[in-house]
Amino acid sequence: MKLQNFIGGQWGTSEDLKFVPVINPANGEELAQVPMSSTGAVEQAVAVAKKAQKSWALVPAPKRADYLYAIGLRMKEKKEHLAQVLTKEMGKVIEEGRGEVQEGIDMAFYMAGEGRRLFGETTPSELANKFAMSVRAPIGVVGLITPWNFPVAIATWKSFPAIVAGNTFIWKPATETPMMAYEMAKIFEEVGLPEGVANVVFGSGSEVGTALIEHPDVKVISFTGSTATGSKVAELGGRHLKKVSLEMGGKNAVIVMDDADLELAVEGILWSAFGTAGQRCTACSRVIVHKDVKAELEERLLTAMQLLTIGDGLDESVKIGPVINKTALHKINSYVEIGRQEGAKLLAGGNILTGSPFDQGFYYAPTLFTDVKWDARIAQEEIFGPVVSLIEVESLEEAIEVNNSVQFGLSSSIFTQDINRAFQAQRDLDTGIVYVNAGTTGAEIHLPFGGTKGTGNGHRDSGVAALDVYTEWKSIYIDYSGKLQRAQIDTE
Ligand code: UN1
Repeated sequence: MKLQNFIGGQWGTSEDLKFVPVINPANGEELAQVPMSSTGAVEQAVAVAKKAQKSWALVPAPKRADYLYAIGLRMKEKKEHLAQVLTKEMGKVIEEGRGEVQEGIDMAFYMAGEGRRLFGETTPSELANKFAMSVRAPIGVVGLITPWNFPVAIATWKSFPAIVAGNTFIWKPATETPMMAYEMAKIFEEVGLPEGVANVVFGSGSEVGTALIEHPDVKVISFTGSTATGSKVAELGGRHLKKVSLEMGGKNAVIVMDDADLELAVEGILWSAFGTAGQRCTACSRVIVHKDVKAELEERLLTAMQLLTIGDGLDESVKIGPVINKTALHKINSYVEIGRQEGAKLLAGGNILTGSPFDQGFYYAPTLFTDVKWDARIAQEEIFGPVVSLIEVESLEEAIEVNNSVQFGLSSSIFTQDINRAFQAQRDLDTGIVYVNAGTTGAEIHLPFGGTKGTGNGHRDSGVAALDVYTEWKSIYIDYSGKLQRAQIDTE
């Protein structure tokens, strides 16, 4: 199957383009071919999105929201199909595939509700007989650049607030996982979303992504991906005076205090470190453990890790799927090599899985290092794979300091039964998301998602905060005094 761009409600791609295969990372099977569009497709998409935006902005927000309800319902009807496609193209286990689709459904209904809120503010004027208010105004055409690890949920965090607020969008999905974008475009068509409101252009970041960022009629760029690419997006966007929202890397830690419920902590670490084969921005890749419980935690983790079944995520009994591709496999492996050279002690894993049933896919053994120094490379850099480093500390203060020592600030977690420690930690952990007695993953869509420091640039996906990315505040003064009144001027 050759995928087609979806522009202005039409499917099409010029045949002379290069197509690249979409590979199932579980078994190397070719699932489809994705076009590498040229800048011409971006030109075309921006032109139709710009035209559509004028009338879309005039549709009352509660009516725009009706389309989101329809999209959410359609996603719900197709949930199993979507989850299967997602697992095939991305590799995450089917339970997580279903979860991710559910995240998109939740986002549709949540943002549809925003259609009847989109609250503005009224404010007293300093002058008599004058009314003052601020409303959220749409911005125009927005460009969405999304990653392969959450091929549908992240796109919904961006596109749904964008359209409920009266913008139109062009979505460039990751080339590794274009099929979910194709499925979503079909849903946009099925629910009769007006032509040009939602557009999908497949292609590379260097060609399609750059063209979107540079285009003068694209007013907002929302990007999720690596910190290296994100900083280039920010640089180019800045040069073109774009509003750029960035969601980038993480180096998230679980802190285990000496009073923690260790059974719970092990479960929390296991799922946030090895779920999605560690390929979440929110994945736990450091465990900061109090010295008094370190030995017991290590033992319990090792026992629990032995029960993790690895394989094709479509098999319901499998808990850990493959990583996305060969490049990822080798990057993870080279970090493990760095860890060894840095003197960390390898307790489990540390190798690419070979032999049947792994040889056609890209599988890495869940890996646990201990005695890792807080400033080692494996404890500071994002690995994006199933590799965890245990770091020993002696106090809560030290744990917080180690947590905050990295350049990223997405998610953090603490296991403790002491309410005072929990509250101190939620205040002092320098991350956009903090969990108490839960792992580092599992953010809910109605709360802002994003991070501090090198993770982002102050914007947030999902939650009501996402509306700040896709709206401009407009302040409106209505003078009904019948005379020209001037603010700040004393006319008495
Ligand atoms: C990501 O890691 O890129 O909080 C997104 C979570 C999911 C979203 C993760 N709801 O783990």
